[in-house]
Amino acid sequence: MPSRTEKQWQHHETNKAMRKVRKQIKRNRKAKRTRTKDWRSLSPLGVSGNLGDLDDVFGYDCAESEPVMPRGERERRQALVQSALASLREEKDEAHTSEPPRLAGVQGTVTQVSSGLCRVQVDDQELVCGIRGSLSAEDTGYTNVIAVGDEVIASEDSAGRGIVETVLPRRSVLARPDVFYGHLQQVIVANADQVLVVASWRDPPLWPELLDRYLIAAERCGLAPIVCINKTDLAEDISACQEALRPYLNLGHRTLFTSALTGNGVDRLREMLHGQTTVLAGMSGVGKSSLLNAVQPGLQLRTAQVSDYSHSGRHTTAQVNLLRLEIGGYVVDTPGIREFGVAGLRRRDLIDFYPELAAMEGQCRFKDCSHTQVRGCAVRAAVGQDGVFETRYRSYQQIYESLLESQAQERAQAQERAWR
Ligand SMILES: Nc1nc2c(ncn2[C@@H]2O[C@H](COP(=O)(O)OP(=O)(O)O)[C@@H](O)[C@H]2O)c(=O)[nH]1
Ligand SMILES: [Mg+2]
Ligand SMILES: [Zn+2]
Repeated sequence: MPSRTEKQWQHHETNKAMRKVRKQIKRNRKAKRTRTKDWRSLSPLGVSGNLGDLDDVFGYDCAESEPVMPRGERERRQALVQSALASLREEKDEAHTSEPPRLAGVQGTVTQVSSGLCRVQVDDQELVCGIRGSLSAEDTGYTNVIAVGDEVIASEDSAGRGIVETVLPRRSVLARPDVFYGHLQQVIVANADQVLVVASWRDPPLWPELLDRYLIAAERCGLAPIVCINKTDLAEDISACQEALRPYLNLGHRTLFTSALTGNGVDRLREMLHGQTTVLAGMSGVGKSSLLNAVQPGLQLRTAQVSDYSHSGRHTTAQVNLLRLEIGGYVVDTPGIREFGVAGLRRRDLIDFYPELAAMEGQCRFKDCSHTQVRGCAVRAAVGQDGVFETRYRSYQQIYESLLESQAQERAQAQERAWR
């Protein structure tokens, strides 16, 4: 009885043959119409595609509807299929005697995903892999089968074509509500350990509300945060920076001061990244790329897209890359973590992310106190006292105002956005 991987490999070979057949049929066709990418492939569902997506990437059309065929065309196609299948049978016999798969069932880490293809890091090697069509995300509540950071079992044939066989269980998930399927989540990064929240002291100035949004996002995904203030070379007085981070130190978060320009704090940052999978968060311009470059020169340069295979070069902005550190570990620079940081969070649950404020709420006069009004609010009265910082209270208020009363409201709004 053939082993499981062997069976899967045969399945792969059959797909290969079918592509060959389509290609031959295609060759005899008239001018190729311009391919416009189907909009659905932009949705996260595109990622859960099967081997059909490989055809798409390599520019072969899948079988199209055939309303009227020229005389003899059907016979011609049938003959092509027959001869291709015959030659596959021969190839397979040869393959069995001389060419076993080059790699079978190796474990690796997904570093890039793009419309049905992904890059898998296996030790010092990198495989470009298709994704086994039988893999399905539906049962898991996620819209994408595979995400960067996923640990997978992959195989590669002697011609260098890889396939992801299995996605191993995830240790953590950085996810956001799916744009099209609000009840499902889209995995952005799998198996991350921590979030490095980067802010700059100046240019752009420190923005406590945004910092707190990132911290909330990290906590909701169960990832340990590190709060980093960069561009400290622009501070007249470093003690002012330290003062700004005191609320976070008090809460027990790891904090860090850096300057990508002078190299201050970069050694400490490198230590913190070592051996971990770190998600980078922070608004544009705070110096994330500069810091990565200080940690490891050239780290961000190799950002060729897997989708470059199709020479389309599109949706590069949506691309999330796992960057491999020489010292061990990975870094992910992902846009958009800010938006989904508080998505679906209810107003009354916001206080849970402000433990120093939550400690006071039992003393508010009204049981349903929102802590944004003065009347009878013990939280507000405590602001400025030991351990209750003005900046934190203000960010609580701002985020509170931006949240909706209920999850139902949030869902309705998301749906509206999707249809617009
Ligand atoms: N003075 C100073 N400028 C910095 C520092 N880090 C980055 N920059 C500058 O800030 C700008 C934005 O940096 P970049 O790394 O592209 O930020 P990103 O958008 O977060 O990746 C660039 O002009 C950098 O040269 C720093 O530590 N000190
Ligand atoms: Mg950058
Ligand atoms: Zn209150």
